[in-house]
Amino acid sequence: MKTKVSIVPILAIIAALLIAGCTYSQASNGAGNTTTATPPPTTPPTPPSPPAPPGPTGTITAQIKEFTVEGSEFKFTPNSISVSKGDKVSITFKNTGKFPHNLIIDELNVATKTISPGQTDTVEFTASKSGTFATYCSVGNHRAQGMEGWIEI
Ligand SMILES: [Cu+2]
Repeated sequence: MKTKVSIVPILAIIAALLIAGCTYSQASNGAGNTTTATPPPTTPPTPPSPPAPPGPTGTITAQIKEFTVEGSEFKFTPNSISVSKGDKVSITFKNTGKFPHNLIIDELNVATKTISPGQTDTVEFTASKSGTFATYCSVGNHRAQGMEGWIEI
């Protein structure tokens, strides 16, 4: 009776050893295949996001001082403009005369195109320095005849 009972765990141990050995040989064979291991997944680099746009444009628009200056023979209307230093200035020059005209401010590097009667040209600039600077038409002798004014910053 005792020998019959005790043989069962022995068989179980033998079976376990056989299974373990089989598993071990499979593991060994498998170890030889490590060269076919799949590479780690590569994630594409995320493109840099564009810089955030500046603040609301309304605040910028509020700082622009807009003027319309009419040029004719031989005067500017109005002939004076007053702004504060640092202001962004937009001048729309309109030729209401019969000859081509323009509007120049040398000290601020401002110049409209020379435009024909009835046309307009707009220039925008920053009032970057204080002073009183001449505005004039550079066509012919128009300045000497009165196409002259000033901008006060
Ligand atoms: Cu002119």
